[in-house]
Amino acid sequence: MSKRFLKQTWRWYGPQDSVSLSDIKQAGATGIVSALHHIPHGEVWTKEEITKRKNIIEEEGLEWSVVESLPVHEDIKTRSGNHEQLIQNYTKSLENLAACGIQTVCYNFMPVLDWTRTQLDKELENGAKALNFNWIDLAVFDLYILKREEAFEEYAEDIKTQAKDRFENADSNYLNALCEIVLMGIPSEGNISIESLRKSIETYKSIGKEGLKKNHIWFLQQISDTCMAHGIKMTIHPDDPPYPILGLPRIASNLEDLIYIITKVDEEFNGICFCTGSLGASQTNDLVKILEQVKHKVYFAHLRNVKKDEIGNFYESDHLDGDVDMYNIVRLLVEENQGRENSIPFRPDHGHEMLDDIGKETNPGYSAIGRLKGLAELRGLELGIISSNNT
Ligand code: DNO
Repeated sequence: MSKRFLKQTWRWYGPQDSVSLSDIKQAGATGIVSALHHIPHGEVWTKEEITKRKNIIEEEGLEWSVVESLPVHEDIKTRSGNHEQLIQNYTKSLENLAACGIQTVCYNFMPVLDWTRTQLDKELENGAKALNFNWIDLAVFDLYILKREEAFEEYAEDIKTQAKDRFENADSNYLNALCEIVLMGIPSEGNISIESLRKSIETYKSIGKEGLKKNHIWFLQQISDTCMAHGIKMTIHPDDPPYPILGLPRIASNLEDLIYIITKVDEEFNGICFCTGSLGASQTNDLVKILEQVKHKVYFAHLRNVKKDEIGNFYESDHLDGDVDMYNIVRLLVEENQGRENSIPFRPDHGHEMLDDIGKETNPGYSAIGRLKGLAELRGLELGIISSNNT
């Protein structure tokens, strides 16, 4: 019977996070996933700042296992402006992280917006609250708030009709909340404005999917030597949701994209953060099939589940109850983990707002109890798989 467990980690937003390191210890995680959110995108993470965070984590008896994210500046994604200097800064941050013993780094290459939802408090049957993505709400934002010209040609007729109806009957609370949620970035990093979103959409229109793919490969090539010299593993986070929204291109949404990325820069450092909730929101992704083909490049995993409907709306369901075949995903990860030098870190990604967390100020998706439940379920699943020798 194999006995090698995945590394159980937990995202911590730093000293400002309302979930404390001691809460995390009680939840049972041993590794921390964190980032220096107070440093503006593009600036160098100095050894002093990294060490400060690392010490806080270690004083609690925990380990800083993964950086999520070392953000890729928009000028790098668009390969414009100050991109040469920004690449140098990025590599310097990587060197500093490695010098402090942190070698697994998560990043994304999504234009402008990180993950996108249209509602943060969808009430479930049992009273807990979940993050939700609804195409009609997105169309309301796109057509009537952002007022993107091409949008009218992109949505299906019935979505447009329903969006019009929803908009005409909407009150300002709904519209303000929708606007804020779509424009939301990482909590401590602030929202972007409608104006800058419009500008970015224009910029990415001329870059397109092919251009963004090229810029990503260029980015990987630029950081390759540093990563190889310092044993750094880069893990790209899939697009969330995994299809184009608001006219922005997507390059990490499905098996084809991921295979392209790992084969085009075929170096050990170039890996994947296997996020089941992001990839799982697509109608066409078969996650087990994807994982079978890319598992050797998975250096980090986000485990969560989604329930989708036929038009592509989805909400975040319980970790073991949704459209993602979590049993087979964990089985494959456990199998892959047996041959690894270092255990693959995973974190229970997002959790419901539930029990005492309802009404508490927490980062959307990152309340304590929902994630604690997710982690407990996932650990149980892993133990069951390992104990029954199913790998
Ligand atoms: C959402 C997260 C993302 C992720 C970044 C990685 O909860 O999965 O914010 O951390 O996209 O760069």
